Amino acid sequence: MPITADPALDESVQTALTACGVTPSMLGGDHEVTTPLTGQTVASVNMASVDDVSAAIERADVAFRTWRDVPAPERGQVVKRWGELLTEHKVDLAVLVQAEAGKVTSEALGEVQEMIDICDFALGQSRMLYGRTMPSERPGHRLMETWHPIGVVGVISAFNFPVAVYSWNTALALVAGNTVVWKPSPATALCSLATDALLARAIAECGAPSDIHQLVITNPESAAPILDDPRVALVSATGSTRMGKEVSPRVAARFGRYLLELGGNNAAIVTPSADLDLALRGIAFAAVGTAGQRCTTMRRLIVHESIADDLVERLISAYGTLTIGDPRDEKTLVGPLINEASFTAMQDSLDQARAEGGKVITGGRRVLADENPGAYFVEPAIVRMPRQSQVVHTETFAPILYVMTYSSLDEALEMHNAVPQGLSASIFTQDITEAEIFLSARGSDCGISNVNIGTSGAEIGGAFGGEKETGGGRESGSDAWKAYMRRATNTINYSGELPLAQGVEFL
Ligand code: UN1
Repeated sequence: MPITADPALDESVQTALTACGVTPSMLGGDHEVTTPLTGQTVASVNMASVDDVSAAIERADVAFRTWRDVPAPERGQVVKRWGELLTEHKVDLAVLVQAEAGKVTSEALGEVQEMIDICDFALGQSRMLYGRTMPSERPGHRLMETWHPIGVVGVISAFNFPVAVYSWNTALALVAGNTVVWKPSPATALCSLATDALLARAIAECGAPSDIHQLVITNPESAAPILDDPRVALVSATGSTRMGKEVSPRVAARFGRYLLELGGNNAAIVTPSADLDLALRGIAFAAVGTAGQRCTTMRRLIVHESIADDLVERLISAYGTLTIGDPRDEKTLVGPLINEASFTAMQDSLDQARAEGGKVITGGRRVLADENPGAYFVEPAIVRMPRQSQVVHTETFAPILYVMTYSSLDEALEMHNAVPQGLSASIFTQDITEAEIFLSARGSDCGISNVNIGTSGAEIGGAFGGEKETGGGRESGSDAWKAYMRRATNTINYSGELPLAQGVEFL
Protein backbone atom coordinates (compact mmCIF):
# COMPACT_ATOMS: atom_id res chain seq x y z
CA MET A 1 0.00 0.00 0.00
CA PRO A 2 1.58 3.33 -1.05
CA ILE A 3 1.61 5.85 1.74
CA THR A 4 2.04 9.61 1.78
CA ALA A 5 4.17 10.74 4.71
CA ASP A 6 3.11 13.98 6.38
CA PRO A 7 5.63 15.13 9.00
CA ALA A 8 3.34 17.98 10.13
CA LEU A 9 0.69 15.43 11.06
CA ASP A 10 3.21 13.36 13.02
CA GLU A 11 4.27 16.45 14.88
CA SER A 12 0.76 17.61 15.74
CA VAL A 13 -0.11 14.12 17.02
CA GLN A 14 3.01 14.02 19.21
CA THR A 15 2.32 17.51 20.58
CA ALA A 16 -1.29 16.64 21.39
CA LEU A 17 -0.29 13.39 23.10
CA THR A 18 2.30 15.13 25.25
CA ALA A 19 -0.10 17.93 26.18
CA CYS A 20 -2.67 15.38 27.39
CA GLY A 21 -0.05 13.64 29.53
CA VAL A 22 0.79 10.61 27.38
CA THR A 23 4.44 9.80 28.12
CA PRO A 24 6.81 7.93 25.76
CA SER A 25 6.69 4.92 28.09
CA MET A 26 2.98 4.50 27.27
CA LEU A 27 3.82 4.24 23.56
CA GLY A 28 5.75 1.71 21.51
CA GLY A 29 4.69 -1.86 20.92
CA ASP A 30 3.42 -4.39 18.47
CA HIS A 31 0.36 -2.52 17.17
CA GLU A 32 0.89 0.21 14.57
CA VAL A 33 -1.59 3.05 14.66
CA THR A 34 -2.27 4.39 11.17
CA THR A 35 -4.12 7.53 10.21
CA PRO A 36 -6.92 7.54 7.63
CA LEU A 37 -5.68 11.01 6.58
CA THR A 38 -2.69 9.55 4.73
CA GLY A 39 -2.40 5.86 5.63
CA GLN A 40 0.92 6.51 7.41
CA THR A 41 1.81 5.03 10.79
CA VAL A 42 1.74 7.73 13.46
CA ALA A 43 2.65 5.67 16.53
CA SER A 44 2.69 2.17 17.88
CA VAL A 45 1.18 0.85 21.07
CA ASN A 46 1.31 -2.33 23.06
CA MET A 47 -1.67 -4.68 22.76
CA ALA A 48 -2.86 -6.09 26.09
CA SER A 49 -2.85 -9.89 26.49
CA VAL A 50 -5.69 -11.95 27.97
CA ASP A 51 -3.78 -11.96 31.27
CA ASP A 52 -3.39 -8.19 31.15
CA VAL A 53 -7.14 -7.83 30.68
CA SER A 54 -7.87 -10.17 33.61
CA ALA A 55 -5.40 -8.24 35.76
CA ALA A 56 -7.13 -4.96 34.85
CA ILE A 57 -10.49 -6.47 35.87
CA GLU A 58 -8.93 -7.59 39.15
CA ARG A 59 -7.60 -4.09 39.89
CA ALA A 60 -10.94 -2.50 38.98
CA ASP A 61 -12.76 -5.00 41.19
CA VAL A 62 -10.52 -4.24 44.18
CA ALA A 63 -10.92 -0.47 43.63
CA PHE A 64 -14.70 -0.92 43.49
CA ARG A 65 -14.72 -2.01 47.12
CA THR A 66 -13.44 1.44 48.14
CA TRP A 67 -15.14 3.52 45.47
CA ARG A 68 -18.66 2.27 46.22
CA ASP A 69 -18.43 3.74 49.73
CA VAL A 70 -17.40 7.21 48.55
CA PRO A 71 -20.47 9.50 48.65
CA ALA A 72 -21.90 10.00 45.17
CA PRO A 73 -21.52 13.82 45.14
CA GLU A 74 -17.84 13.31 45.96
CA ARG A 75 -17.55 10.83 43.10
CA GLY A 76 -19.05 13.56 40.96
CA GLN A 77 -16.02 15.75 41.70
CA VAL A 78 -13.78 13.39 39.70
CA VAL A 79 -16.03 13.72 36.70
CA LYS A 80 -16.20 17.49 37.22
CA ARG A 81 -12.40 17.73 37.16
CA TRP A 82 -12.24 15.44 34.13
CA GLY A 83 -14.64 17.80 32.33
CA GLU A 84 -12.42 20.77 33.20
CA LEU A 85 -9.33 19.00 31.85
CA LEU A 86 -11.22 18.02 28.71
CA THR A 87 -12.20 21.67 28.25
CA GLU A 88 -8.57 22.73 28.68
CA HIS A 89 -7.37 20.07 26.22
CA LYS A 90 -10.31 20.17 23.83
CA VAL A 91 -8.15 21.07 20.85
CA ASP A 92 -5.45 18.49 21.70
CA LEU A 93 -7.95 15.67 21.94
CA ALA A 94 -9.73 16.86 18.79
CA VAL A 95 -6.39 16.69 16.94
CA LEU A 96 -6.15 13.01 17.91
CA VAL A 97 -9.81 12.31 17.02
CA GLN A 98 -9.14 13.88 13.65
CA ALA A 99 -5.88 11.98 13.09
CA GLU A 100 -7.35 8.59 13.98
CA ALA A 101 -11.02 8.82 12.97
CA GLY A 102 -10.60 11.32 10.11
CA LYS A 103 -13.23 13.78 11.32
CA VAL A 104 -13.41 17.35 10.03
CA THR A 105 -12.34 19.90 12.63
CA SER A 106 -15.76 21.07 13.81
CA GLU A 107 -16.94 17.47 14.24
CA ALA A 108 -13.75 16.47 16.07
CA LEU A 109 -14.21 19.41 18.43
CA GLY A 110 -17.92 18.53 18.71
CA GLU A 111 -17.01 15.03 19.81
CA VAL A 112 -14.91 16.38 22.68
CA GLN A 113 -17.74 18.81 23.49
CA GLU A 114 -20.05 15.79 23.95
CA MET A 115 -17.58 14.52 26.56
CA ILE A 116 -17.56 17.85 28.37
CA ASP A 117 -21.37 17.96 28.26
CA ILE A 118 -21.77 14.46 29.72
CA CYS A 119 -19.33 15.36 32.52
CA ASP A 120 -21.59 18.32 33.41
CA PHE A 121 -24.62 16.06 33.23
CA ALA A 122 -23.04 13.31 35.34
CA LEU A 123 -21.88 15.81 37.96
CA GLY A 124 -25.49 16.95 38.42
CA GLN A 125 -26.69 13.34 38.36
CA SER A 126 -24.30 12.50 41.19
CA ARG A 127 -26.68 14.42 43.49
CA MET A 128 -29.78 12.93 41.90
CA LEU A 129 -29.50 9.14 42.11
CA TYR A 130 -33.09 9.19 43.26
CA GLY A 131 -35.10 6.28 44.58
CA ARG A 132 -38.84 6.46 45.21
CA THR A 133 -40.77 6.08 48.41
CA MET A 134 -44.08 4.25 47.98
CA PRO A 135 -47.01 4.14 50.43
CA SER A 136 -46.92 0.83 52.25
CA GLU A 137 -50.19 -1.12 52.57
CA ARG A 138 -49.24 -1.89 56.17
CA PRO A 139 -49.47 0.54 59.13
CA GLY A 140 -46.14 1.63 60.61
CA HIS A 141 -44.15 0.55 57.55
CA ARG A 142 -42.10 2.41 55.00
CA LEU A 143 -41.57 1.08 51.48
CA MET A 144 -38.75 2.57 49.45
CA GLU A 145 -36.04 1.86 46.94
CA THR A 146 -32.33 2.66 46.87
CA TRP A 147 -29.92 2.57 43.96
CA HIS A 148 -26.52 0.98 44.44
CA PRO A 149 -23.43 0.59 42.26
CA ILE A 150 -23.06 -2.73 40.46
CA GLY A 151 -19.29 -3.30 40.22
CA VAL A 152 -16.94 -3.30 37.25
CA VAL A 153 -18.37 -1.92 34.01
CA GLY A 154 -16.70 -3.03 30.76
CA VAL A 155 -16.93 -0.38 28.04
CA ILE A 156 -16.24 -1.49 24.46
CA SER A 157 -16.12 1.44 22.05
CA ALA A 158 -15.90 1.87 18.27
CA PHE A 159 -13.55 3.86 16.02
CA ASN A 160 -16.20 6.28 14.73
CA PHE A 161 -16.87 7.95 18.09
CA PRO A 162 -13.62 7.00 19.77
CA VAL A 163 -14.15 9.05 22.92
CA ALA A 164 -17.68 10.53 23.16
CA VAL A 165 -19.75 7.35 23.40
CA TYR A 166 -17.22 5.82 25.79
CA SER A 167 -17.43 8.94 27.97
CA TRP A 168 -21.25 8.78 28.21
CA ASN A 169 -20.80 5.34 29.74
CA THR A 170 -17.81 6.17 31.89
CA ALA A 171 -19.03 9.45 33.38
CA LEU A 172 -22.29 7.85 34.48
CA ALA A 173 -20.68 4.58 35.60
CA LEU A 174 -18.21 6.47 37.81
CA VAL A 175 -20.75 8.71 39.54
CA ALA A 176 -22.90 5.61 40.05
CA GLY A 177 -19.98 4.19 42.10
CA ASN A 178 -18.70 1.64 39.59
CA THR A 179 -15.22 1.17 38.22
CA VAL A 180 -14.50 0.93 34.51
CA VAL A 181 -12.43 -1.28 32.21
CA TRP A 182 -12.29 0.31 28.76
CA LYS A 183 -11.52 -1.55 25.55
CA PRO A 184 -11.39 1.01 22.73
CA SER A 185 -11.02 0.22 19.05
CA PRO A 186 -7.27 -0.30 18.45
CA ALA A 187 -7.73 1.97 15.39
CA THR A 188 -8.14 4.90 17.79
CA ALA A 189 -5.61 3.86 20.43
CA LEU A 190 -4.05 7.31 20.77
CA CYS A 191 -7.38 9.00 21.56
CA SER A 192 -7.88 6.44 24.28
CA LEU A 193 -4.41 6.92 25.76
CA ALA A 194 -4.92 10.69 25.91
CA THR A 195 -8.40 10.38 27.39
CA ASP A 196 -7.16 7.88 29.97
CA ALA A 197 -4.26 10.16 30.90
CA LEU A 198 -6.61 13.11 31.48
CA LEU A 199 -8.95 10.99 33.58
CA ALA A 200 -6.01 9.56 35.56
CA ARG A 201 -4.99 13.14 36.34
CA ALA A 202 -8.50 14.03 37.51
CA ILE A 203 -8.61 10.89 39.67
CA ALA A 204 -5.21 11.68 41.25
CA GLU A 205 -6.03 15.33 41.89
CA CYS A 206 -9.28 14.36 43.61
CA GLY A 207 -7.57 11.70 45.72
CA ALA A 208 -9.80 8.93 44.36
CA PRO A 209 -8.49 5.32 44.07
CA SER A 210 -6.19 5.24 41.05
CA ASP A 211 -7.54 1.91 39.79
CA ILE A 212 -11.15 2.99 39.23
CA HIS A 213 -10.37 3.34 35.52
CA GLN A 214 -8.45 0.78 33.46
CA LEU A 215 -7.56 1.08 29.79
CA VAL A 216 -6.89 -2.11 27.82
CA ILE A 217 -5.99 -1.62 24.17
CA THR A 218 -6.40 -4.99 22.53
CA ASN A 219 -8.08 -7.15 19.91
CA PRO A 220 -11.46 -8.84 20.48
CA GLU A 221 -9.89 -12.26 21.26
CA SER A 222 -7.73 -10.97 24.12
CA ALA A 223 -10.64 -8.89 25.45
CA ALA A 224 -12.58 -12.12 26.15
CA PRO A 225 -12.44 -11.75 29.96
CA ILE A 226 -14.53 -8.58 29.69
CA LEU A 227 -17.34 -10.74 28.31
CA ASP A 228 -16.75 -13.84 30.40
CA ASP A 229 -15.48 -12.72 33.82
CA PRO A 230 -18.35 -12.66 36.35
CA ARG A 231 -16.72 -9.69 38.07
CA VAL A 232 -17.72 -7.53 35.09
CA ALA A 233 -21.26 -6.66 36.11
CA LEU A 234 -22.20 -4.77 32.95
CA VAL A 235 -20.77 -4.82 29.44
CA SER A 236 -21.65 -1.72 27.45
CA ALA A 237 -20.69 -2.32 23.83
CA THR A 238 -20.89 -0.08 20.79
CA GLY A 239 -20.26 -1.51 17.33
CA SER A 240 -21.74 -3.67 14.60
CA THR A 241 -24.78 -5.88 14.99
CA ARG A 242 -22.46 -8.81 14.28
CA MET A 243 -20.36 -7.84 17.30
CA GLY A 244 -23.50 -7.49 19.44
CA LYS A 245 -24.62 -10.97 18.47
CA GLU A 246 -21.31 -12.28 19.80
CA VAL A 247 -21.28 -10.20 22.98
CA SER A 248 -24.84 -10.57 24.29
CA PRO A 249 -25.19 -14.37 24.53
CA ARG A 250 -21.80 -14.67 26.23
CA VAL A 251 -22.61 -12.07 28.84
CA ALA A 252 -26.15 -13.42 29.27
CA ALA A 253 -24.79 -16.96 29.78
CA ARG A 254 -23.28 -15.83 33.08
CA PHE A 255 -26.31 -13.60 33.89
CA GLY A 256 -24.25 -10.46 33.42
CA ARG A 257 -25.90 -7.33 32.17
CA TYR A 258 -25.29 -5.87 28.75
CA LEU A 259 -26.09 -2.57 27.12
CA LEU A 260 -25.79 -2.59 23.34
CA GLU A 261 -25.57 0.25 20.86
CA LEU A 262 -25.31 -1.45 17.47
CA GLY A 263 -26.06 -0.73 13.84
CA GLY A 264 -28.51 1.83 12.55
CA ASN A 265 -30.29 2.08 9.21
CA ASN A 266 -31.81 5.46 9.74
CA ALA A 267 -34.38 7.00 7.45
CA ALA A 268 -36.13 10.29 6.87
CA ILE A 269 -39.64 10.55 5.50
CA VAL A 270 -40.13 13.74 3.48
CA THR A 271 -43.79 14.67 3.04
CA PRO A 272 -45.35 17.05 0.48
CA SER A 273 -45.67 19.87 3.04
CA ALA A 274 -41.98 19.76 4.05
CA ASP A 275 -39.84 22.89 4.01
CA LEU A 276 -37.46 21.57 1.37
CA ASP A 277 -34.64 24.03 2.06
CA LEU A 278 -34.55 22.95 5.68
CA ALA A 279 -34.96 19.27 4.75
CA LEU A 280 -32.10 19.55 2.28
CA ARG A 281 -29.67 20.78 4.93
CA GLY A 282 -30.89 18.28 7.51
CA ILE A 283 -30.52 15.40 5.07
CA ALA A 284 -27.11 16.52 3.80
CA PHE A 285 -25.56 16.73 7.28
CA ALA A 286 -27.05 13.42 8.39
CA ALA A 287 -26.20 11.51 5.19
CA VAL A 288 -22.76 12.93 4.50
CA GLY A 289 -21.37 14.13 7.87
CA THR A 290 -18.52 12.03 9.29
CA ALA A 291 -18.34 10.53 5.76
CA GLY A 292 -21.40 8.42 6.56
CA GLN A 293 -19.65 6.73 9.49
CA ARG A 294 -22.05 7.52 12.33
CA CYS A 295 -24.41 4.92 13.66
CA THR A 296 -27.00 7.69 13.27
CA THR A 297 -26.08 8.42 9.63
CA MET A 298 -29.12 8.81 7.38
CA ARG A 299 -29.05 5.89 4.96
CA ARG A 300 -32.60 5.92 3.57
CA LEU A 301 -34.80 8.68 2.20
CA ILE A 302 -38.50 7.91 1.80
CA VAL A 303 -39.92 10.77 -0.24
CA HIS A 304 -43.46 11.51 -1.36
CA GLU A 305 -43.69 10.81 -5.10
CA SER A 306 -44.94 14.35 -5.83
CA ILE A 307 -41.71 15.99 -4.59
CA ALA A 308 -39.12 13.26 -5.11
CA ASP A 309 -37.65 14.52 -8.41
CA ASP A 310 -37.41 18.08 -7.12
CA LEU A 311 -35.76 17.04 -3.83
CA VAL A 312 -33.34 14.67 -5.53
CA GLU A 313 -32.29 17.38 -8.02
CA ARG A 314 -31.62 19.74 -5.15
CA LEU A 315 -29.67 17.08 -3.27
CA ILE A 316 -27.52 16.37 -6.32
CA SER A 317 -26.66 20.10 -6.57
CA ALA A 318 -25.93 20.29 -2.83
CA TYR A 319 -23.69 17.20 -3.04
CA GLY A 320 -21.86 18.90 -5.94
CA THR A 321 -20.77 21.70 -3.62
CA LEU A 322 -19.29 19.44 -0.92
CA THR A 323 -15.56 19.82 -0.36
CA ILE A 324 -14.02 16.39 0.03
CA GLY A 325 -10.47 15.94 1.27
CA ASP A 326 -8.06 16.55 4.12
CA PRO A 327 -10.24 17.16 7.18
CA ARG A 328 -7.65 19.57 8.59
CA ASP A 329 -8.56 21.99 5.83
CA GLU A 330 -11.25 24.36 7.16
CA LYS A 331 -13.31 24.14 3.98
CA THR A 332 -13.55 20.35 4.02
CA LEU A 333 -16.91 18.83 4.89
CA VAL A 334 -16.19 15.21 3.95
CA GLY A 335 -13.07 13.51 5.30
CA PRO A 336 -11.75 10.02 4.52
CA LEU A 337 -13.24 6.61 5.18
CA ILE A 338 -11.47 4.78 7.99
CA ASN A 339 -9.65 2.30 5.72
CA GLU A 340 -9.56 0.36 2.47
CA ALA A 341 -11.95 -2.33 3.74
CA SER A 342 -14.55 0.34 4.30
CA PHE A 343 -14.09 1.61 0.74
CA THR A 344 -14.44 -1.93 -0.61
CA ALA A 345 -17.61 -2.48 1.40
CA MET A 346 -19.06 0.72 -0.07
CA GLN A 347 -18.25 -0.40 -3.63
CA ASP A 348 -19.76 -3.83 -2.96
CA SER A 349 -22.99 -2.26 -1.70
CA LEU A 350 -23.20 0.04 -4.73
CA ASP A 351 -22.72 -2.98 -7.02
CA GLN A 352 -25.42 -4.86 -5.16
CA ALA A 353 -27.74 -1.84 -5.38
CA ARG A 354 -27.23 -1.71 -9.17
CA ALA A 355 -27.94 -5.43 -9.41
CA GLU A 356 -31.17 -4.87 -7.49
CA GLY A 357 -32.31 -2.24 -9.99
CA GLY A 358 -30.88 0.85 -8.31
CA LYS A 359 -29.37 3.79 -10.17
CA VAL A 360 -26.39 5.62 -8.68
CA ILE A 361 -27.37 9.17 -9.58
CA THR A 362 -24.41 10.91 -8.01
CA GLY A 363 -21.13 10.03 -6.31
CA GLY A 364 -19.70 6.69 -5.25
CA ARG A 365 -16.23 7.11 -6.73
CA ARG A 366 -12.90 7.30 -4.97
CA VAL A 367 -11.21 10.71 -5.30
CA LEU A 368 -7.74 12.17 -4.57
CA ALA A 369 -6.15 8.72 -4.93
CA ASP A 370 -3.20 10.05 -6.97
CA GLU A 371 -2.31 12.83 -4.54
CA ASN A 372 -2.97 10.73 -1.45
CA PRO A 373 -2.75 7.01 -2.28
CA GLY A 374 -2.89 5.84 1.35
CA ALA A 375 -6.24 7.53 2.09
CA TYR A 376 -9.74 6.56 0.97
CA PHE A 377 -11.76 9.64 0.07
CA VAL A 378 -15.09 9.04 -1.66
CA GLU A 379 -17.80 11.11 -3.23
CA PRO A 380 -20.95 10.53 -1.15
CA ALA A 381 -23.45 8.57 -3.20
CA ILE A 382 -27.17 8.93 -3.81
CA VAL A 383 -28.88 5.85 -5.21
CA ARG A 384 -32.48 5.78 -6.46
CA MET A 385 -34.02 2.43 -5.70
CA PRO A 386 -37.16 1.06 -7.36
CA ARG A 387 -38.11 -0.44 -4.00
CA GLN A 388 -36.60 -1.09 -0.59
CA SER A 389 -34.65 -4.18 -1.70
CA GLN A 390 -32.15 -6.34 0.18
CA VAL A 391 -29.18 -3.96 0.08
CA VAL A 392 -31.31 -1.21 1.65
CA HIS A 393 -31.93 -3.45 4.65
CA THR A 394 -28.23 -3.60 5.52
CA GLU A 395 -26.01 -0.99 7.13
CA THR A 396 -22.92 -0.10 5.08
CA PHE A 397 -20.68 2.20 7.10
CA ALA A 398 -20.09 4.68 4.27
CA PRO A 399 -21.95 7.63 2.71
CA ILE A 400 -24.66 5.96 0.62
CA LEU A 401 -28.18 7.41 0.65
CA TYR A 402 -30.87 5.20 -0.88
CA VAL A 403 -33.93 7.08 -2.14
CA MET A 404 -37.37 5.47 -2.42
CA THR A 405 -40.77 7.07 -3.07
CA TYR A 406 -44.15 6.61 -1.41
CA SER A 407 -47.73 7.65 -2.06
CA SER A 408 -49.47 7.34 1.35
CA LEU A 409 -48.10 7.98 4.83
CA ASP A 410 -49.09 4.45 5.90
CA GLU A 411 -46.96 3.06 3.08
CA ALA A 412 -44.06 5.31 4.10
CA LEU A 413 -44.29 4.13 7.72
CA GLU A 414 -44.45 0.53 6.60
CA MET A 415 -41.23 0.96 4.62
CA HIS A 416 -39.67 2.95 7.39
CA ASN A 417 -40.12 0.20 9.96
CA ALA A 418 -39.41 -2.73 7.62
CA VAL A 419 -35.64 -2.84 8.25
CA PRO A 420 -34.07 -4.90 11.06
CA GLN A 421 -32.41 -1.91 12.75
CA GLY A 422 -34.20 0.70 14.89
CA LEU A 423 -31.92 3.54 15.97
CA SER A 424 -32.84 6.98 14.64
CA ALA A 425 -35.60 8.41 12.45
CA SER A 426 -36.83 11.71 11.05
CA ILE A 427 -39.87 13.18 9.39
CA PHE A 428 -39.74 16.45 7.49
CA THR A 429 -43.24 17.91 7.44
CA GLN A 430 -45.21 21.07 8.25
CA ASP A 431 -48.33 18.99 8.85
CA ILE A 432 -48.91 18.51 12.57
CA THR A 433 -51.04 15.40 12.03
CA GLU A 434 -48.31 13.67 10.06
CA ALA A 435 -45.72 14.65 12.67
CA GLU A 436 -47.84 13.32 15.53
CA ILE A 437 -48.60 10.04 13.71
CA PHE A 438 -44.86 9.60 13.08
CA LEU A 439 -44.15 10.00 16.81
CA SER A 440 -47.08 7.80 17.90
CA ALA A 441 -47.19 4.08 18.68
CA ARG A 442 -47.98 3.30 15.05
CA GLY A 443 -45.26 5.62 13.77
CA SER A 444 -41.49 5.26 13.84
CA ASP A 445 -40.28 2.18 15.73
CA CYS A 446 -36.88 3.73 16.53
CA GLY A 447 -35.29 4.74 19.84
CA ILE A 448 -34.81 8.27 18.52
CA SER A 449 -37.55 9.90 16.41
CA ASN A 450 -37.22 13.49 15.21
CA VAL A 451 -39.33 16.10 13.46
CA ASN A 452 -37.71 18.56 11.06
CA ILE A 453 -34.13 17.69 11.95
CA GLY A 454 -31.94 14.89 10.60
CA THR A 455 -31.23 11.53 12.19
CA SER A 456 -27.74 12.31 13.53
CA GLY A 457 -26.27 14.77 15.99
CA ALA A 458 -28.31 13.92 19.08
CA GLU A 459 -27.79 15.97 22.26
CA ILE A 460 -26.45 14.17 25.33
CA GLY A 461 -29.46 15.14 27.51
CA GLY A 462 -31.76 12.54 25.94
CA ALA A 463 -31.45 8.77 26.22
CA PHE A 464 -29.48 7.46 23.24
CA GLY A 465 -30.03 4.05 21.68
CA GLY A 466 -32.38 2.00 19.57
CA GLU A 467 -34.61 -1.01 19.14
CA LYS A 468 -34.45 -4.34 17.29
CA GLU A 469 -30.97 -5.13 15.93
CA THR A 470 -29.69 -1.84 17.31
CA GLY A 471 -29.64 -3.73 20.59
CA GLY A 472 -32.19 -2.05 22.86
CA GLY A 473 -29.75 -0.22 25.16
CA ARG A 474 -30.03 3.41 26.28
CA GLU A 475 -27.01 5.51 27.17
CA SER A 476 -26.25 9.14 27.97
CA GLY A 477 -29.05 11.39 29.31
CA SER A 478 -32.54 11.09 30.79
CA ASP A 479 -32.61 8.17 33.27
CA ALA A 480 -29.99 6.05 31.43
CA TRP A 481 -27.94 6.18 34.66
CA LYS A 482 -30.19 3.44 36.04
CA ALA A 483 -28.56 0.91 33.71
CA TYR A 484 -25.34 1.34 35.70
CA MET A 485 -26.94 0.71 39.10
CA ARG A 486 -28.95 -1.95 40.89
CA ARG A 487 -32.24 -1.21 42.59
CA ALA A 488 -32.96 -2.51 46.08
CA THR A 489 -36.50 -2.41 47.43
CA ASN A 490 -36.58 -1.85 51.19
CA THR A 491 -39.45 -2.36 53.64
CA ILE A 492 -38.92 -0.90 57.11
CA ASN A 493 -41.25 -1.85 59.95
CA TYR A 494 -41.52 0.68 62.81
CA SER A 495 -44.93 -0.52 64.05
CA GLY A 496 -43.77 -2.89 66.77
CA GLU A 497 -46.25 -5.41 65.25
CA LEU A 498 -45.72 -7.86 62.42
CA PRO A 499 -48.62 -7.46 60.00
CA LEU A 500 -48.07 -9.54 56.85
CA ALA A 501 -48.71 -8.23 53.35
CA GLN A 502 -51.88 -9.25 51.52
CA GLY A 503 -53.53 -9.78 54.93
CA VAL A 504 -51.89 -13.19 55.39
CA GLU A 505 -52.16 -14.59 58.93
CA PHE A 506 -49.29 -16.77 60.23
CA LEU A 507 -48.26 -17.81 63.73
C1 UN1 B 1 -22.43 6.82 17.12
O1 UN1 B 1 -22.31 7.00 15.91
O2 UN1 B 1 -22.05 5.73 17.64
O3 UN1 B 1 -26.18 11.47 17.55
C2 UN1 B 1 -22.92 7.83 18.09
C3 UN1 B 1 -25.05 11.46 17.05
C4 UN1 B 1 -23.88 11.55 18.00
C5 UN1 B 1 -23.52 10.19 18.52
C6 UN1 B 1 -23.36 9.13 17.48
N1 UN1 B 1 -24.22 12.42 19.09
O4 UN1 B 1 -24.86 11.38 15.85
